[in-house]
Amino acid sequence: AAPARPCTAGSSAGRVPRHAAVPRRSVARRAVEAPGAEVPPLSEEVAAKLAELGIDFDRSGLKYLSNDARMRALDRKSTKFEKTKNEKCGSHMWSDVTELAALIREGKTSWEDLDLDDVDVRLKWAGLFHRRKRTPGRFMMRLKLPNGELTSEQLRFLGDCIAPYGEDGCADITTRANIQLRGIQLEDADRIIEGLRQRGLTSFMSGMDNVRNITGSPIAGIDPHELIDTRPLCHALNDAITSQGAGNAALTNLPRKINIGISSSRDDFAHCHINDVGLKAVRDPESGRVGFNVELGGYFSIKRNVMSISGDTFLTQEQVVPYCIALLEVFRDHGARDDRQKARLMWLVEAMGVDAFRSAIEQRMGQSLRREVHVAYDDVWERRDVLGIHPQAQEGLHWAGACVPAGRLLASDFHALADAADTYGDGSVRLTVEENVIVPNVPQERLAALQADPLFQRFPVQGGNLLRGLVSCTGAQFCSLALVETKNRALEVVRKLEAELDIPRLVRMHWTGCPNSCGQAQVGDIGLMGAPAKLDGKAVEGVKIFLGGKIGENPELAKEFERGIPVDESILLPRLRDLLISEFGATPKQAAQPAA
Ligand code: SRM
Ligand code: SF4
Repeated sequence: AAPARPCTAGSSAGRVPRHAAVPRRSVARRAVEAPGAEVPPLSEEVAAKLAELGIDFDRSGLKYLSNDARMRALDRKSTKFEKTKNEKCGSHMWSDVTELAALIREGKTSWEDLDLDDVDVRLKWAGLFHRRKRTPGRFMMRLKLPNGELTSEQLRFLGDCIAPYGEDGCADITTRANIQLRGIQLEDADRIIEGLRQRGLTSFMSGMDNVRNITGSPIAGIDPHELIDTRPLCHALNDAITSQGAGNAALTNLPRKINIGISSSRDDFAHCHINDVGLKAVRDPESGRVGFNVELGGYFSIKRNVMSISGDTFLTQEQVVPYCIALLEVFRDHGARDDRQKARLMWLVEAMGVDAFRSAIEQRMGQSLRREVHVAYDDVWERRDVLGIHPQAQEGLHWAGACVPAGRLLASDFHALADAADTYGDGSVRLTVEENVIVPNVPQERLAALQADPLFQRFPVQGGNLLRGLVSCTGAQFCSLALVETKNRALEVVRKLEAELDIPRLVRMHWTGCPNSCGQAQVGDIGLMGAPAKLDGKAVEGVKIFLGGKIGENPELAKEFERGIPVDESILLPRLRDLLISEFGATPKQAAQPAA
């Protein structure tokens, strides 16, 4: 079993300013291609604009855009990110990263000497996020794990990637059932990327204006209540979007990020309601086949938080990939490029209207689509908790859902998980959007040994009712946008509240370090969002508290309940204790010490 070693890298201190020195090293000037994708011929207007601005068309991210989108990206009013992409497409990093890493290894350059936009912005196209402010020279590497699936071989490789970085290396399970590796040095990145490729994984197209990890059901294929196994579709869609992980230049210059989730059952494990595109499995009453109703536009941001609306479209399983590709092309060519706060899909759907948006997709697909299918259920479906031991659809087999506290993994955890998957299951695991892990296909006779394994004492299968429901974003340890520390603080708060209270049911507490809401504060029973606060007239770290998020068949976003609460434990803990008692039926434990 892994030693309980915290990842101590990063802190809110030691901030390093952006270097201003020029010139900086930038490599490779080759054009990036997307074989088979159409390059709309340049209009005279665009050609003139390119000449005026001195932009190299082949090198830019403009190639696969419509002329209208090109003009908007080139407009004086376009955002600084559009300008960065016009100058050089982030897709260049799919090959540049190899060259840069080699140059650093040969001592010919260092990360400090690289072009600032390459190192801090464009490398995100290769999944490398420079943590300049918190851990300068170290990168977070975000993967793509469609449907959150991993094999034991992949797990061991991921552990081996971060092990050499000692205290600086760790990883997180993300709120998109994905993995982020930490502590990565640029000189190692090409070898890690190649290792990922050899194991059927990729980090490409996971950041900036790309499609995010595609979420599905963490119990796909083993769930007795599912309508469909989401895994083949998540993989097929990811392959189509990323060109089998090699990078797809035609779909890499979107106006903004876009989230796609595919749900298998009434539980909506993929959280369609907060995805830009949510595909919800339903059985078509006409054909008896399972297909998908489309939901559009759900997203969180600093300025706007909104649940998805009906896309009034029903897709057969065969239509899912062509529909999503056509939708991405419509988004690419029509989405806003002048204001990143109005560039998420919802704004485009609202501007066009649901019917015109569907028509634009139909036109690209060359076929008409059916309208949403209405299915009435005469019972109420409680969203299931996938943690714990559960019988599978397959006779004699079970899945074990284990709680990974705040989603944090160390190198040794990857190995321990891989060993557990091989010993008790079939050598695979699934990740959840709640940052936990599922070991599927465990025969009845191995359940007792699994539960006694030291790994599952640290990652409990029967965790406390607060710990099991804890979700936390990265927060101030690594994220420069954070207003507060989240993961470590959240764990400490949970430990103290569970020691003090009997909590009769699962309480989903979501921590997020700033209003971007990566930790989905609006999804939690209780949401905590980093925000300014005052104590004795002085500015201190604080949170807003949200209450009442509902997930599953009839989702609702949590509403802001209180703001300006200092995170100081003497204030926050009693506040949360009172909420747990008044809203969630908690009772003080006998002879408990006060939490603060
Ligand atoms: Fe996020 C930006 C972490 C899920 C909304 N998010 C960031 C950055 C990249 C900012 C940065 O460069 O530091 C964070 C990286 C910090 C780090 O070192 O880890 C970051 N986001 C995360 C993760 C890791 C949180 C977590 O602990 O799990 C999640 C990675 C998911 C993945 O595997 O791809 C993550 N981010 C989300 C979600 C939740 C979701 O997808 O369900 C949201 C809200 C939903 C949404 O997007 O609609 C989210 N992240 C944002 C936003 C606000 C987007 C907007 O439209 O304004 C930003 C800022 C931005 O894009 O400008 C952001
Ligand atoms: Fe960073 Fe804010 Fe996202 Fe947390 S919510 S990971 S603090 S951007």
